[in-house]
Amino acid sequence: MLVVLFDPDTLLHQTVELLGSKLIPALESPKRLEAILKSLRISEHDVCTIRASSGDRGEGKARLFRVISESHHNGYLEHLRDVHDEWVSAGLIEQDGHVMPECFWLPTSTGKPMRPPRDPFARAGYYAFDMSSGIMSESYQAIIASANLAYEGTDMLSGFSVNASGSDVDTVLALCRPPGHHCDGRRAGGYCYINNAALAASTWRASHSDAQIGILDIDFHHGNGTQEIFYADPKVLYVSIHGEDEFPYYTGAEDECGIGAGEGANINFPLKVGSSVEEYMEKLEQALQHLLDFKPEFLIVSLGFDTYHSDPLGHFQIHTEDYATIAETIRRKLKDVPALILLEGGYVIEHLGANVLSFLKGWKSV
Ligand code: OKP
Ligand code: ZN
Repeated sequence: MLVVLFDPDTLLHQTVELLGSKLIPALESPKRLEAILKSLRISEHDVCTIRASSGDRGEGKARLFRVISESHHNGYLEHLRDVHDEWVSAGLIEQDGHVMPECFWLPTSTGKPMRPPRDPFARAGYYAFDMSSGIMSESYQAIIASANLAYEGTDMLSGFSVNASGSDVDTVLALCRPPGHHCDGRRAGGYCYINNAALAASTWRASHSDAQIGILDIDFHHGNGTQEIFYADPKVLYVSIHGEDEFPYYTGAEDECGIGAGEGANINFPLKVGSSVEEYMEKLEQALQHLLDFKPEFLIVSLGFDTYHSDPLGHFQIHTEDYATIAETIRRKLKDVPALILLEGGYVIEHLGANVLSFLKGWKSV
């Protein structure tokens, strides 16, 4: 059975980004989720609402933060929580303003360790790597709600493999926003603040120590954050298909294979901008074969719909019906592996709902 998870608090985060020299509403907007929800409702798809903010879950919340802190630095998490208030108190912005970095940290030859500046204004650039990750008053609440969906979704799936009679949920689609795959645990960027895939992997491991976990990242953009977090980890295989030389520009090459014990457990498939669905499927088959050979007991899919042909941030030739084929291909290959599907990007709001439905149709056809 496939379950779709949603938290209305994820809609609270609504930020701005630069286009040329103008600030515009960010393409990663609440409208994306509203469009998906509308399509799911019209097709009478069940959507399960989970609220991270609902009272009476002190213990669950403590566990969530424990798991998040396995892959995210404490100072960074405190910054996400506090920086907006700090900027307001310092008179830098009004309550409805956005925290945006001015100066990013850079590698130097001084030999001094890079430290977070105490000044909250300066600190914004220490904990971010681009300007697509502003923070407004309710961002933190949405970020936690998004992360909580990955956490709860993994928990639902844990029951599945421990004891087949315990649960018949074998797939969870978590409607996460903000997305996660660009966050490396100490920096926000590319609309991402907490790496939802990393936190799902930690959650799985809490009940299945030593598990082999597969991550398939099919957002148009390379998941530099997920790659970074698991780069030295032999137990987590990260496989990504993404636009070559596209955002985030500095990662995603074929020769990034992992390091130390993790060597071989990182596989990148950069694909030329403008690639057809045939070229895409060829890479997908290869990616899936690697995952199958790895024998994961848990699969995380970082799913972006910015591979869609008319996406403003993606440039592959993929159409609505292709998502059914993609989903079916994944599911067929890794049929018995419980799967957590995390929403990442996808910015053509008018087609997002149909694309999600197409993906689900393909997935469920197997
Ligand atoms: C995030 B995800 C537009 C700049 C956009 C950021 C792209 C983030 C993609 N002013 N740059 O992987 O879909
Ligand atoms: Zn993307």
